[in-house]
Amino acid sequence: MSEPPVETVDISRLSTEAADFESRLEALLAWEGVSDAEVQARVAEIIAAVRERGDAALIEYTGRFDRLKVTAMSELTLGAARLEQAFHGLPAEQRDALAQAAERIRLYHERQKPASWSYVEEDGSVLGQQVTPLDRAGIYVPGGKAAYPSSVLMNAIPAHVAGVREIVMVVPTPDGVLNELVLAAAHLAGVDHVFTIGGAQAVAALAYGTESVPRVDKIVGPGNIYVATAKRAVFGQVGIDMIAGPSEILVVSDGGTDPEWLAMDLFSQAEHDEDAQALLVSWDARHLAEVEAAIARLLPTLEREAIVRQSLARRGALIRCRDRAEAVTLINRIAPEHLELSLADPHALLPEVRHAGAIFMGRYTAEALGDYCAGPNHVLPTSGTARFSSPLGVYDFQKRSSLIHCSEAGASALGRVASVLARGESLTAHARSAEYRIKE
Ligand code: HSO
Ligand code: ZN
Repeated sequence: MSEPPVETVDISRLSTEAADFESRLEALLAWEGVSDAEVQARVAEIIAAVRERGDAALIEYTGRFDRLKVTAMSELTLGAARLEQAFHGLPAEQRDALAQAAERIRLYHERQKPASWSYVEEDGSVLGQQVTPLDRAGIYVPGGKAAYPSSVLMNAIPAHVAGVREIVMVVPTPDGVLNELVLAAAHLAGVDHVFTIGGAQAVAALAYGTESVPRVDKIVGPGNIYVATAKRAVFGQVGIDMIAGPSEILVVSDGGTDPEWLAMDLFSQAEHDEDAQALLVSWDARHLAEVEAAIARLLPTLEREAIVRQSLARRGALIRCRDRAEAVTLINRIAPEHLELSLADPHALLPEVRHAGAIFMGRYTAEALGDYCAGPNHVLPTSGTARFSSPLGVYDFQKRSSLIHCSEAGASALGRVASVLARGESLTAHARSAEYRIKE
Protein backbone atom coordinates (compact mmCIF):
# COMPACT_ATOMS: atom_id res chain seq x y z
CA MET A 1 0.00 0.00 0.00
CA SER A 2 1.85 3.09 -1.18
CA GLU A 3 0.20 6.45 -1.53
CA PRO A 4 1.46 8.86 -4.17
CA PRO A 5 3.85 11.06 -2.21
CA VAL A 6 2.83 14.30 -3.86
CA GLU A 7 -0.52 15.46 -5.08
CA THR A 8 -0.25 16.93 -8.55
CA VAL A 9 -2.49 19.79 -9.51
CA ASP A 10 -2.53 20.68 -13.20
CA ILE A 11 -3.53 24.28 -13.16
CA SER A 12 -3.53 24.79 -16.95
CA ARG A 13 -5.84 21.83 -17.48
CA LEU A 14 -8.04 23.17 -14.75
CA SER A 15 -8.13 26.66 -16.10
CA THR A 16 -11.37 26.08 -17.99
CA GLU A 17 -12.85 24.93 -14.69
CA ALA A 18 -11.29 27.61 -12.58
CA ALA A 19 -13.75 26.93 -9.77
CA ASP A 20 -12.25 23.46 -9.28
CA PHE A 21 -8.67 24.68 -9.08
CA GLU A 22 -9.64 27.41 -6.68
CA SER A 23 -11.36 25.00 -4.33
CA ARG A 24 -8.46 22.55 -4.45
CA LEU A 25 -6.00 25.31 -3.73
CA GLU A 26 -8.23 26.58 -0.97
CA ALA A 27 -8.35 23.13 0.63
CA LEU A 28 -4.58 22.82 0.32
CA LEU A 29 -3.90 26.14 2.01
CA ALA A 30 -6.52 25.85 4.73
CA TRP A 31 -4.99 25.98 8.16
CA GLU A 32 -7.02 26.48 11.27
CA GLY A 33 -5.04 27.72 14.23
CA VAL A 34 -6.07 25.26 16.90
CA SER A 35 -8.06 26.67 19.76
CA ASP A 36 -9.22 24.02 22.10
CA ALA A 37 -11.55 24.88 24.97
CA GLU A 38 -10.07 22.21 27.20
CA VAL A 39 -6.53 23.43 26.60
CA GLN A 40 -7.67 26.98 27.30
CA ALA A 41 -9.16 25.96 30.62
CA ARG A 42 -6.03 24.09 31.70
CA VAL A 43 -3.81 26.98 30.65
CA ALA A 44 -5.97 29.46 32.57
CA GLU A 45 -5.61 27.31 35.66
CA ILE A 46 -1.82 27.14 35.29
CA ILE A 47 -1.54 30.90 34.79
CA ALA A 48 -3.67 31.54 37.88
CA ALA A 49 -1.52 29.17 39.95
CA VAL A 50 1.72 30.85 38.87
CA ARG A 51 0.27 34.30 39.62
CA GLU A 52 -0.82 33.17 43.05
CA ARG A 53 2.00 30.95 44.19
CA GLY A 54 4.95 32.06 41.99
CA ASP A 55 8.08 29.92 42.28
CA ALA A 56 6.29 27.20 44.26
CA ALA A 57 3.87 26.62 41.37
CA LEU A 58 6.75 26.62 38.85
CA ILE A 59 8.63 24.02 40.86
CA GLU A 60 5.51 21.88 41.14
CA TYR A 61 4.59 21.99 37.44
CA THR A 62 8.17 21.37 36.36
CA GLY A 63 8.25 18.30 38.55
CA ARG A 64 4.97 17.08 37.13
CA PHE A 65 5.34 17.88 33.43
CA ASP A 66 9.12 17.63 32.93
CA ARG A 67 9.80 15.00 35.59
CA LEU A 68 12.37 17.35 37.04
CA LYS A 69 12.15 17.31 40.83
CA VAL A 70 13.82 20.25 42.55
CA THR A 71 13.32 22.06 45.83
CA ALA A 72 14.52 25.55 44.86
CA MET A 73 14.35 27.77 41.78
CA SER A 74 18.13 28.08 41.87
CA GLU A 75 18.20 24.52 40.55
CA LEU A 76 16.18 25.68 37.53
CA THR A 77 18.41 28.67 36.83
CA LEU A 78 21.45 28.94 34.57
CA GLY A 79 23.62 32.05 34.65
CA ALA A 80 25.87 33.62 32.04
CA ALA A 81 28.86 31.55 33.19
CA ARG A 82 27.06 28.27 32.51
CA LEU A 83 26.08 29.46 29.03
CA GLU A 84 29.65 30.44 28.25
CA GLN A 85 30.86 27.08 29.49
CA ALA A 86 28.44 25.35 27.11
CA PHE A 87 29.85 27.36 24.22
CA HIS A 88 33.47 26.49 25.04
CA GLY A 89 32.56 22.85 25.54
CA LEU A 90 31.33 22.40 21.97
CA PRO A 91 33.39 20.66 19.30
CA ALA A 92 35.34 23.34 17.40
CA GLU A 93 33.39 22.80 14.18
CA GLN A 94 30.04 23.48 15.86
CA ARG A 95 31.44 26.38 17.84
CA ASP A 96 32.75 28.04 14.68
CA ALA A 97 29.58 27.43 12.68
CA LEU A 98 27.41 28.83 15.47
CA ALA A 99 29.69 31.85 15.90
CA GLN A 100 29.71 32.55 12.15
CA ALA A 101 25.93 32.31 11.97
CA ALA A 102 25.53 34.59 15.01
CA GLU A 103 27.86 37.20 13.57
CA ARG A 104 26.09 37.25 10.20
CA ILE A 105 22.67 37.49 11.86
CA ARG A 106 23.96 40.35 14.04
CA LEU A 107 25.37 42.27 11.07
CA TYR A 108 22.12 41.91 9.13
CA HIS A 109 19.99 43.07 12.05
CA GLU A 110 22.29 46.04 12.79
CA ARG A 111 21.05 47.44 9.49
CA GLN A 112 17.45 47.32 10.68
CA LYS A 113 17.98 49.73 13.55
CA PRO A 114 15.62 52.62 12.98
CA ALA A 115 16.83 56.11 13.81
CA SER A 116 14.99 58.59 15.98
CA TRP A 117 14.15 61.73 14.04
CA SER A 118 12.89 65.25 14.49
CA TYR A 119 12.34 68.40 12.50
CA VAL A 120 12.08 72.09 13.33
CA GLU A 121 9.11 74.12 12.17
CA GLU A 122 9.35 77.74 11.05
CA ASP A 123 8.21 79.08 14.43
CA GLY A 124 10.86 77.05 16.23
CA SER A 125 8.66 74.16 17.39
CA VAL A 126 10.21 70.72 17.19
CA LEU A 127 8.36 67.54 16.29
CA GLY A 128 9.87 64.08 16.26
CA GLN A 129 9.88 60.44 17.13
CA GLN A 130 12.11 58.76 19.71
CA VAL A 131 12.85 55.05 19.41
CA THR A 132 13.54 53.11 22.61
CA PRO A 133 14.19 49.43 23.27
CA LEU A 134 12.10 47.30 25.59
CA ASP A 135 13.54 46.94 29.08
CA ARG A 136 13.17 43.17 29.17
CA ALA A 137 12.39 40.48 26.61
CA GLY A 138 11.50 36.86 27.26
CA ILE A 139 12.44 34.20 24.75
CA TYR A 140 10.61 30.90 24.78
CA VAL A 141 12.63 27.99 23.39
CA PRO A 142 10.83 24.69 22.94
CA GLY A 143 12.41 21.60 24.42
CA GLY A 144 12.82 18.14 23.00
CA LYS A 145 12.98 17.55 19.26
CA ALA A 146 11.96 21.09 18.34
CA ALA A 147 14.80 22.74 20.30
CA TYR A 148 16.58 24.65 17.58
CA PRO A 149 19.76 26.53 18.50
CA SER A 150 19.30 28.51 15.27
CA SER A 151 15.98 29.80 16.62
CA VAL A 152 17.70 30.98 19.80
CA LEU A 153 19.97 33.13 17.60
CA MET A 154 17.08 34.36 15.47
CA ASN A 155 14.97 35.40 18.48
CA ALA A 156 17.61 36.77 20.81
CA ILE A 157 20.01 38.59 18.47
CA PRO A 158 17.43 41.14 17.22
CA ALA A 159 16.53 41.84 20.86
CA HIS A 160 20.17 42.35 21.73
CA VAL A 161 20.78 44.58 18.69
CA ALA A 162 17.66 46.59 19.58
CA GLY A 163 19.30 47.44 22.90
CA VAL A 164 17.02 45.41 25.18
CA ARG A 165 18.55 45.64 28.65
CA GLU A 166 17.81 42.14 29.83
CA ILE A 167 17.03 39.02 27.82
CA VAL A 168 15.52 36.12 29.73
CA MET A 169 15.23 32.71 28.13
CA VAL A 170 13.04 29.83 29.22
CA VAL A 171 13.56 26.30 27.93
CA PRO A 172 11.95 23.15 29.26
CA THR A 173 14.42 20.37 30.01
CA PRO A 174 12.40 17.18 30.30
CA ASP A 175 14.16 14.79 32.68
CA GLY A 176 16.75 17.48 33.23
CA VAL A 177 18.51 16.93 29.93
CA LEU A 178 20.17 20.16 28.80
CA ASN A 179 20.86 20.92 25.14
CA GLU A 180 24.40 22.31 25.08
CA LEU A 181 23.98 23.81 21.58
CA VAL A 182 20.93 25.75 22.74
CA LEU A 183 22.86 27.09 25.75
CA ALA A 184 25.85 27.96 23.57
CA ALA A 185 23.57 29.83 21.16
CA ALA A 186 22.10 31.71 24.11
CA HIS A 187 25.61 32.76 25.14
CA LEU A 188 26.42 34.06 21.64
CA ALA A 189 23.10 35.84 21.29
CA GLY A 190 23.46 37.87 24.49
CA VAL A 191 20.93 36.07 26.67
CA ASP A 192 21.40 37.16 30.29
CA HIS A 193 19.88 34.21 32.08
CA VAL A 194 18.06 31.00 31.45
CA PHE A 195 15.35 29.26 33.42
CA THR A 196 14.86 25.57 32.67
CA ILE A 197 11.10 25.77 32.75
CA GLY A 198 8.58 25.47 29.92
CA GLY A 199 4.95 25.22 28.97
CA ALA A 200 2.17 27.58 30.03
CA GLN A 201 3.80 27.94 33.45
CA ALA A 202 6.94 29.48 31.91
CA VAL A 203 4.85 31.90 29.83
CA ALA A 204 2.90 32.90 32.95
CA ALA A 205 6.13 33.41 34.91
CA LEU A 206 7.52 35.69 32.19
CA ALA A 207 4.27 37.63 31.91
CA TYR A 208 3.65 38.22 35.63
CA GLY A 209 7.02 37.58 37.24
CA THR A 210 7.68 35.37 40.28
CA GLU A 211 10.15 35.68 43.18
CA SER A 212 12.89 34.43 40.81
CA VAL A 213 11.71 35.02 37.27
CA PRO A 214 11.68 38.69 36.29
CA ARG A 215 8.55 40.00 34.60
CA VAL A 216 9.27 40.80 30.94
CA ASP A 217 7.67 43.28 28.54
CA LYS A 218 7.36 40.98 25.56
CA ILE A 219 7.46 37.21 24.99
CA VAL A 220 8.69 35.81 21.69
CA GLY A 221 9.42 32.34 20.36
CA PRO A 222 7.54 29.27 19.18
CA GLY A 223 5.98 26.55 21.28
CA ASN A 224 3.37 23.83 21.41
CA ILE A 225 -0.37 24.41 21.75
CA TYR A 226 -0.09 25.07 25.51
CA VAL A 227 2.55 27.70 24.95
CA ALA A 228 0.63 29.32 22.09
CA THR A 229 -2.58 29.34 24.12
CA ALA A 230 -0.75 30.81 27.12
CA LYS A 231 0.83 33.53 24.96
CA ARG A 232 -2.61 34.48 23.65
CA ALA A 233 -3.93 34.56 27.20
CA VAL A 234 -1.23 36.90 28.57
CA PHE A 235 -1.27 39.23 25.56
CA GLY A 236 -2.10 42.68 26.81
CA GLN A 237 -0.27 42.12 30.08
CA VAL A 238 2.83 41.74 27.89
CA GLY A 239 3.51 42.02 24.17
CA ILE A 240 3.87 38.84 22.14
CA ASP A 241 5.22 38.05 18.69
CA MET A 242 3.13 36.19 16.17
CA ILE A 243 1.45 32.84 16.85
CA ALA A 244 3.19 30.77 14.18
CA GLY A 245 1.49 28.09 12.09
CA PRO A 246 3.32 25.21 10.40
CA SER A 247 6.32 26.11 8.26
CA GLU A 248 5.85 26.49 4.48
CA ILE A 249 7.82 26.86 1.28
CA LEU A 250 6.72 27.80 -2.22
CA VAL A 251 9.28 27.15 -4.94
CA VAL A 252 8.79 28.75 -8.35
CA SER A 253 10.95 27.08 -10.99
CA ASP A 254 11.53 27.94 -14.65
CA GLY A 255 12.75 24.40 -15.34
CA GLY A 256 16.45 25.26 -15.28
CA THR A 257 17.29 24.04 -11.76
CA ASP A 258 18.41 20.47 -11.01
CA PRO A 259 15.22 18.59 -10.05
CA GLU A 260 17.07 16.86 -7.19
CA TRP A 261 18.01 20.22 -5.68
CA LEU A 262 14.39 21.29 -5.78
CA ALA A 263 13.13 17.99 -4.38
CA MET A 264 15.52 18.41 -1.44
CA ASP A 265 14.44 22.04 -0.94
CA LEU A 266 10.84 20.80 -0.65
CA PHE A 267 11.92 18.05 1.75
CA SER A 268 13.81 20.56 3.89
CA GLN A 269 10.54 22.22 4.83
CA ALA A 270 8.48 19.04 4.87
CA GLU A 271 10.83 17.42 7.39
CA HIS A 272 9.92 20.02 10.03
CA ASP A 273 6.61 18.33 10.75
CA GLU A 274 3.67 16.49 9.27
CA ASP A 275 1.69 19.71 8.84
CA ALA A 276 4.47 21.62 7.09
CA GLN A 277 3.69 22.67 3.54
CA ALA A 278 5.94 22.27 0.48
CA LEU A 279 4.65 23.59 -2.87
CA LEU A 280 6.32 23.85 -6.25
CA VAL A 281 4.98 25.90 -9.13
CA SER A 282 6.23 25.72 -12.70
CA TRP A 283 4.95 26.33 -16.20
CA ASP A 284 7.24 23.58 -17.53
CA ALA A 285 5.32 20.28 -17.48
CA ARG A 286 8.36 18.13 -18.26
CA HIS A 287 10.30 19.72 -15.45
CA LEU A 288 7.45 19.04 -13.02
CA ALA A 289 7.54 15.37 -13.99
CA GLU A 290 11.31 15.35 -13.41
CA VAL A 291 10.91 16.85 -9.95
CA GLU A 292 8.25 14.27 -9.19
CA ALA A 293 10.65 11.50 -10.22
CA ALA A 294 13.43 13.03 -8.13
CA ILE A 295 11.10 13.12 -5.14
CA ALA A 296 10.30 9.44 -5.53
CA ARG A 297 14.00 8.61 -5.94
CA LEU A 298 15.25 10.63 -2.98
CA LEU A 299 12.48 9.98 -0.48
CA PRO A 300 13.84 6.62 0.68
CA THR A 301 17.22 8.26 1.40
CA LEU A 302 15.76 10.62 4.00
CA GLU A 303 16.27 10.19 7.69
CA ARG A 304 12.87 11.74 8.38
CA GLU A 305 11.18 9.96 5.50
CA ALA A 306 8.00 9.19 7.41
CA ILE A 307 7.42 12.82 8.41
CA VAL A 308 8.22 14.04 4.89
CA ARG A 309 5.88 11.53 3.27
CA GLN A 310 3.05 12.57 5.55
CA SER A 311 3.65 16.25 5.06
CA LEU A 312 3.80 15.89 1.26
CA ALA A 313 0.70 13.75 1.12
CA ARG A 314 -1.28 16.03 3.40
CA ARG A 315 -0.24 19.47 2.30
CA GLY A 316 2.29 19.22 -0.57
CA ALA A 317 1.66 19.88 -4.26
CA LEU A 318 3.35 20.27 -7.62
CA ILE A 319 1.38 22.93 -9.39
CA ARG A 320 1.49 23.53 -13.14
CA CYS A 321 0.62 27.02 -14.20
CA ARG A 322 0.33 28.51 -17.69
CA ASP A 323 3.07 31.10 -17.48
CA ARG A 324 5.06 33.47 -15.29
CA ALA A 325 2.13 35.81 -14.84
CA GLU A 326 0.04 33.03 -13.39
CA ALA A 327 2.94 32.07 -11.12
CA VAL A 328 2.99 35.62 -9.79
CA THR A 329 -0.75 35.51 -9.14
CA LEU A 330 -0.25 32.28 -7.18
CA ILE A 331 2.63 33.70 -5.14
CA ASN A 332 0.58 36.69 -4.04
CA ARG A 333 -2.47 34.57 -3.40
CA ILE A 334 -0.54 32.10 -1.23
CA ALA A 335 1.64 34.73 0.50
CA PRO A 336 4.15 32.03 1.48
CA GLU A 337 6.42 32.11 4.49
CA HIS A 338 9.39 31.17 2.28
CA LEU A 339 9.48 31.84 -1.47
CA GLU A 340 12.24 30.36 -3.60
CA LEU A 341 12.52 32.01 -7.01
CA SER A 342 14.52 29.30 -8.75
CA LEU A 343 14.76 31.28 -11.96
CA ALA A 344 17.41 32.45 -14.42
CA ASP A 345 16.47 36.04 -13.65
CA PRO A 346 14.70 36.26 -10.29
CA HIS A 347 15.11 40.04 -10.29
CA ALA A 348 12.71 40.34 -13.20
CA LEU A 349 9.94 38.83 -11.09
CA LEU A 350 10.80 40.44 -7.77
CA PRO A 351 8.95 43.74 -8.24
CA GLU A 352 5.74 41.78 -8.72
CA VAL A 353 6.08 39.82 -5.49
CA ARG A 354 3.88 41.60 -2.96
CA HIS A 355 3.39 38.99 -0.26
CA ALA A 356 6.11 36.65 1.05
CA GLY A 357 7.90 36.34 4.39
CA ALA A 358 11.36 35.77 2.90
CA ILE A 359 12.37 35.65 -0.75
CA PHE A 360 15.21 33.35 -1.82
CA MET A 361 16.58 34.53 -5.15
CA GLY A 362 18.05 32.28 -7.84
CA ARG A 363 19.05 28.66 -8.19
CA TYR A 364 21.76 28.68 -5.52
CA THR A 365 19.79 30.15 -2.66
CA ALA A 366 18.41 27.17 -0.79
CA GLU A 367 16.00 28.07 1.98
CA ALA A 368 18.23 26.10 4.36
CA LEU A 369 20.94 28.77 4.02
CA GLY A 370 18.48 31.36 5.27
CA ASP A 371 17.24 29.06 8.02
CA TYR A 372 20.70 29.00 9.57
CA CYS A 373 23.20 31.56 8.60
CA ALA A 374 22.59 33.92 5.66
CA GLY A 375 21.68 36.68 8.14
CA PRO A 376 17.97 37.53 7.75
CA ASN A 377 15.59 36.23 10.39
CA HIS A 378 13.99 32.80 10.06
CA VAL A 379 11.03 33.72 12.25
CA LEU A 380 8.57 34.60 9.51
CA PRO A 381 4.85 35.11 8.99
CA THR A 382 3.10 31.83 8.13
CA SER A 383 -0.33 30.76 6.83
CA GLY A 384 -0.79 33.72 4.51
CA THR A 385 -0.09 36.30 7.21
CA ALA A 386 2.73 37.71 5.08
CA ARG A 387 -0.14 39.77 3.62
CA PHE A 388 0.08 41.96 6.70
CA SER A 389 3.13 41.06 8.74
CA SER A 390 6.90 40.90 8.50
CA PRO A 391 9.86 38.81 9.65
CA LEU A 392 10.84 39.13 13.32
CA GLY A 393 13.29 41.99 13.57
CA VAL A 394 14.94 44.67 15.67
CA TYR A 395 11.74 46.74 15.37
CA ASP A 396 9.83 44.07 17.32
CA PHE A 397 11.94 44.85 20.38
CA GLN A 398 11.54 48.60 20.20
CA LYS A 399 8.77 51.09 20.45
CA ARG A 400 8.34 54.70 19.43
CA SER A 401 7.46 57.74 21.48
CA SER A 402 6.33 60.88 19.75
CA LEU A 403 7.98 64.18 20.67
CA ILE A 404 6.45 67.65 20.69
CA HIS A 405 8.39 70.73 21.82
CA CYS A 406 6.41 73.91 21.15
CA SER A 407 8.05 77.28 21.00
CA GLU A 408 6.17 80.22 22.52
CA ALA A 409 4.99 81.26 19.05
CA GLY A 410 4.12 77.67 18.15
CA ALA A 411 2.01 77.20 21.29
CA SER A 412 0.16 80.39 20.49
CA ALA A 413 -0.65 79.36 16.92
CA LEU A 414 -1.63 75.79 17.86
CA GLY A 415 -3.58 77.08 20.87
CA ARG A 416 -6.06 78.81 18.58
CA VAL A 417 -6.68 75.63 16.61
CA ALA A 418 -6.88 73.39 19.69
CA SER A 419 -9.22 75.78 21.48
CA VAL A 420 -11.75 75.71 18.63
CA LEU A 421 -11.63 71.92 18.37
CA ALA A 422 -11.83 71.44 22.15
CA ARG A 423 -14.89 73.66 22.44
CA GLY A 424 -16.44 71.68 19.59
CA GLU A 425 -16.00 68.59 21.80
CA SER A 426 -17.30 70.47 24.85
CA LEU A 427 -14.02 69.85 26.64
CA THR A 428 -13.51 73.29 28.07
CA ALA A 429 -10.57 72.51 30.34
CA HIS A 430 -8.70 71.42 27.21
CA ALA A 431 -9.71 74.67 25.52
CA ARG A 432 -8.62 76.85 28.45
CA SER A 433 -5.35 75.01 28.88
CA ALA A 434 -4.55 75.77 25.24
CA GLU A 435 -5.86 79.34 25.49
CA TYR A 436 -3.56 80.25 28.42
CA ARG A 437 -0.69 79.92 26.01
CA ILE A 438 -2.12 82.12 23.28
CA LYS A 439 -0.20 85.37 22.96
CA GLU A 440 -2.49 88.24 22.06
N1 HSO B 1 12.46 26.67 8.55
C1 HSO B 1 12.22 26.94 9.94
C2 HSO B 1 13.43 27.43 10.68
C3 HSO B 1 14.44 26.36 10.95
N2 HSO B 1 14.89 25.49 10.04
C4 HSO B 1 15.13 26.10 12.09
C5 HSO B 1 15.82 24.73 10.61
N3 HSO B 1 15.97 25.09 11.85
C6 HSO B 1 11.10 27.98 10.08
O1 HSO B 1 11.26 29.05 9.26
ZN1 ZN C 1 13.78 24.97 8.28
